Formats: sequence, structure tokens, C-alpha cells
Amino acid sequence: MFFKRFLLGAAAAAPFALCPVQVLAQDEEDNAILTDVILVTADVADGAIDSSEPPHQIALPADSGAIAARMPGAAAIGNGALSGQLSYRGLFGERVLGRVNGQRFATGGPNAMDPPLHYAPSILVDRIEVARGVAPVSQGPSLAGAVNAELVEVPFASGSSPEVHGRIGAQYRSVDDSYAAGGALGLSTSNWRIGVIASREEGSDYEFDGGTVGSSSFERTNYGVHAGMKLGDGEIFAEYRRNETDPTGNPAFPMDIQYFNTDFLRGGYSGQLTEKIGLKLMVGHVSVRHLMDNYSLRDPDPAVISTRATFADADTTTAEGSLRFGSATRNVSVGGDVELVEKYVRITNPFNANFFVEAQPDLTSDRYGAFVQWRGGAGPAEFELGARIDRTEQAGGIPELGSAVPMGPVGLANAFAASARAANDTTFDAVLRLWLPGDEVTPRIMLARKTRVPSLLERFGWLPTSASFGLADGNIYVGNQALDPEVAWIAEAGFDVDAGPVSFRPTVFYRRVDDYIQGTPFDTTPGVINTPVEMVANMNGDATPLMFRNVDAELYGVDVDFTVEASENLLFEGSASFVRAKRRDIADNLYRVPPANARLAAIWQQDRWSLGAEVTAADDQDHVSLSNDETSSDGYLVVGLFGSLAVADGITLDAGVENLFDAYYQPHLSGVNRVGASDVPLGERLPGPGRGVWVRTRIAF
Ligand SMILES: [Cu+2]
Repeated sequence: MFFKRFLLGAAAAAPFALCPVQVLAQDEEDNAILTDVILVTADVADGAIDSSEPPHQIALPADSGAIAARMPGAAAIGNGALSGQLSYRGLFGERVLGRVNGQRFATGGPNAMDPPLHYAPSILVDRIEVARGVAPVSQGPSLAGAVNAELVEVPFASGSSPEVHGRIGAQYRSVDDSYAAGGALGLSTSNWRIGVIASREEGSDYEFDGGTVGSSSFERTNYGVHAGMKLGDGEIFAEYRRNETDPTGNPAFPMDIQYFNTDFLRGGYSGQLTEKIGLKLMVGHVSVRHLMDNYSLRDPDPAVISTRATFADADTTTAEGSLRFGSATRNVSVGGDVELVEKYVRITNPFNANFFVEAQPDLTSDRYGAFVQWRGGAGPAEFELGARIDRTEQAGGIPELGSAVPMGPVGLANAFAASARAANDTTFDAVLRLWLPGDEVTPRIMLARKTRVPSLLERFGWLPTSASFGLADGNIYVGNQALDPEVAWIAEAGFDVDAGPVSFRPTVFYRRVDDYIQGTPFDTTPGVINTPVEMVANMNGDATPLMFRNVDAELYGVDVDFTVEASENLLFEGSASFVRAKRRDIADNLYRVPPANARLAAIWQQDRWSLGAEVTAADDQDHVSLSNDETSSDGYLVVGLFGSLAVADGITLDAGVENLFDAYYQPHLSGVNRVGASDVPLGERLPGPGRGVWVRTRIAF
């Protein structure tokens, strides 16, 4: 389709082929229906993958979630330069599954300072895959959507002689005086491959029309090694990768990142055992070590007694395997997966060794799952039908507290120690997709039941704190061991038009979430401090704490993306999204739901260069959550300019101007400022970046 022409024209046929070794042929063939793929630093699209390529149009944000947020139905939750979450059709947090190189893992920060895509620096991302609607059951549990970032890798050699491969990118962006550099380099033959990846990013506090946003700087290093060897009709692969995030601001949180030292290890096999039997195996381990505090990066310093440094660890061990019987488009897959998670959080005061609190004392969550998925056809219709079952067993340890901790928290810790500290759930998911492949129009429907087991924090957060996986609403939350899993009933319908110069893909959806987990007033007398939880919360600055409880919600909306090839040289491309999200049990809206928004780009292209402009617009958002004290926001319109030049074979130069008119705008999903020393007032929604220029080069060989 047209995207690919634009892509190839602009990139001048750079030779670095995609290497989808972890993707079986089936996934490629069905990809256009099941998955949206955004190429990020990839230069040549796989023929079978329907892909779009926004990064010619924007400065690569350090946060690759912000790239995924350009897809229809998606939006970016802003909690810091490296802490962005993907909102999909009105839901975010742990309701949207995030993976890197197909690997599931638990993030470390109790406030999601490291959401999954924290570990996918844009400069290292080959492509981002966003499941259209919901993910197939074969990808494991995920309530409301799934995103996977594939990092650059060295491919097998195309010929019989050894080859050196490299893909390197570098960018400068003026609005935060940031640079990013990184890539992959390695050696391969047609039978084996070995490569290293590395990246370094650094940026200062970003500017807007009105000054500088305090505590918004960032710093991150990644490096790793990967290897693969052909075995039969498949590949054995292994990878080690390390992420070192250095001091990075989180203006929407009470603390900033001091470090994330995170190791990723994975290995496995993917291939065909016989012509009709495919096998996928993967084992992995991820270990997160994290420190955050409320004084190193931000000013003014807190009082000595309220100075905090919090350590958080998360370890995840995964194993998954599946067999596929049949051909690429007519088959049955069966598989099983195990995900073992351990979490630990310890709050300290660096000025007082006797003040420490184990807010998450050795929490564990062990999940065992199995699925069956049938890919078939019935007359003119194609379908995918899958079901899965998961057993999750969660438990919490006994918190230790220092001698300087006041009686209030000590009492809550004792009460938690005396409680059950354990919960088990069995959940069932099912997904049916049906589509009628046509020459120009492909109608499609999807029906799903999806579940989400409460997080360890939602269940075992015994200490009232602001930790809430990044809600950043200023409320103090406490966990609830009686929570039930969320159950979403999902229906969507749409069609894909691919008619010569025009493509057009609208979808309408409805999502009914039973037992939706939401913070609700702790007791029936909110504001009257008559319980130990309210006393401790009040000491921490919130006299009206919320407790995670099961409520009921519904979401509906419509989104679309399109391209129009107006002439040989002129392309229009864009997307638009609308979602409405409400509680069903009371008259309130869901929290942090994007307003109606749209994006439209016009691109003029020649063989070796292209120039364009992009407009991003959002409506006011007045449907805000009273439960989360959310404020409404105004609409805005932001314009950017961009250009791309194929300098030589494999060398591309991109440049642009962001926010051309230096508009002051506050994206609704941006957090609220909590940093005193900032040109943004306390409590004000954080503005988007002001005017700036950026330049980027990519080299592939
Ligand atoms: Cu943190």
C-alpha cells in the first residue's frame, strides 16, 4: 500500500532488512488484521506487514510510548521524560500489556516510573507492534490492549559469505537540548548471527512558552548482546541487555528517578519441526533495581523529617512454549506459560537510619496459563478463535519497620501481618475475530472477554501512599485484599479500505468492564479522620485516602486512520480518535481519558527527499473524574514541519521544527506539576514542549 512507497522513496532503498525471527509466518500473514506496526528505525518494511512510519514527521521522543501513542485509539500518559504510558481506547496502566522483544516482565517502580516501554529507547526501537483492539490469547493475559517494541538486531546474512551489519542513529533536539545515539552492530553468516546494541540519551529540562519545566531532565544508557543460530527450519536465539537509567525527572510524581539498573535475559527457539508443526519456546528473566527520592533532582529540598529515598526491586521469571499444528493460515495452536514475579519496596529517610518501612514486603505473584487458538476459515470468512485459562497465586510477606517509624504505620503493619496476605484467582479469556477479506474492503468484527487480576499493589498496599502505578492524581491509596479480577466484555466492528490511492480504517468499539478497579473513598465518612488508615494518610498529606475497590465501568468510541494519495507527489495521512469512558455504578467519568483528537499530515515527496507539515489537534476535555479530583482541560492545535533526505545509499537525514508557532498547550493526559522550583505553578497541568528544531541521521549497512 501507499505507506510503503513513501517509505521506500524516502529511505532510498536502504538495505537493512527486517529480521522477524521470533515471528512465525502465520503472524506475518495475518498482521494487517491483527496488529498495527509502526516502523521506528527500520528502513525496509517486510512485504507482509502493513506498516506506517511516523518518525520522519517528529523528533524521536526518548519515550517510545509516545510513538505508539500516534496510532488510532492510542494516547500518551505523561509522567516524565522516560515514564510515559500508553493509553489505548481510554484505558492505561497495567490494563495495557507492554513488552520488549516479546518478553513479559513486571516493572519496578510502584508508581510505574519504568513502565514497560521505559526499556525501549526510541533510538534502539526497530518497530512497535500494537494489537488492534485486543491481543490474541496466545500473547497472555491483557485486558485492554497490547504493545510490543522490537529492538534493532543483526540479521542473518542474505548470501553465503559473512556480512557485517550495522544500523546506527543519532539525534539532536533543541527544546530539551537532548541527544540520543545508538544502534546495533554485528556479524553474521546465513547460519549464525551475533550483534551488540548500545545507546546513550541525555536531555535537560524542556522549554515551553513561559519558561522551563523543572525536574524534567533525563539520562539513560542501554547495552546488550544478542545471537542466533539456525537449527532445522528455525532459530535458537539468546539475548542479554542492561538498562541503566540515571537521575531523571518525574514532575508529576512526589519523587524522581535516581536509578533503574535492569537486566534482561532471554533465550529460546522458534521454527518448524516439520512442515505442519511449528514450535516456539522462550525463557526469560528480568531483574529491576530502582532508587527514587524527593530531594536529589528537584528543588526546594523537603524538610529533613520528610526526606525520602525509596528502593524498589522487581524480579520476573518467565517460560512459555507453544505448538502450532497446520499451515500458516489454517492451524490450531496450543501453549502454556508461566510468569513468576517478586516485588519489594522499602521507604527510607537518608537522614535517619532508624526510619524505614517495607511498603511492599516480599510480594509474590505466580501465574500459570494455557491457551488454545484456532485460525481457520468458513466460506468467505476468515477467523481466529482463542481461549485461555490462568491461575494466579499472590502472597505478601511481613513488613519490617524501623524504630523511628511512628505508631500509626506500625499499627497498620501489624494488622497487615495478621491478615491473610494471600489471594488466588482463576481467570478465563476468549477472543473471536472474524473478517471477510476483500479486494478493496475488508469488514471485520471482534468479540472478546478479557480479564485482569488485581496487581500486588492494589491488593497488598497496606501503607497508604501515593503509589498507584502512575495515576499521579495526588491521592493517597491503600490496597484491598478482597478485590476480584476485572472482567471486560469487548465488541468492535470496522472495515479496512485499501482502494488504490485511498486507505481508510474506521473502528467502533464498546467495552464493558465489570469489577473495574478504582480508588473510592476509604470509608462512609470521608474527611472525618476516624480510622488508622485515615490518620496515617492525613500525616502524609491527604485526609481523604482512597481504597482500591471493584466498581463498574463502560467505554465506547470510534477511531480511524487514513491515507490519501492526492497526486504522484502529494500524500495526506492522519488519524482521529474519540472515546467516552464512564462509571456504571455512579455518575462519574473514568480518569485520564483523552479528549477527541486528530492528527493530519501533508507530505510532498520526490525520489530522494520529502517535505511536510503535521497538525495535531485536541478538543476540550470536560468529562473528568470526580473520584480522582481530575480537572478539565482546554483544546489545542500544534503544528510541526519536517523533511527527509536520502543522502546516499543507507544514509538518511531527517530534520524538523516542532511546535512551529510556540503554542502553549497542556495535553489532557499530562500529569500535574509537583515540583516547586519550576516555571510551571504547583498543581498546574504540565505543558507540552515549546518551539524547537531537531535533526536526525540514520545509517544502515
Ligand atoms: Cu520510582
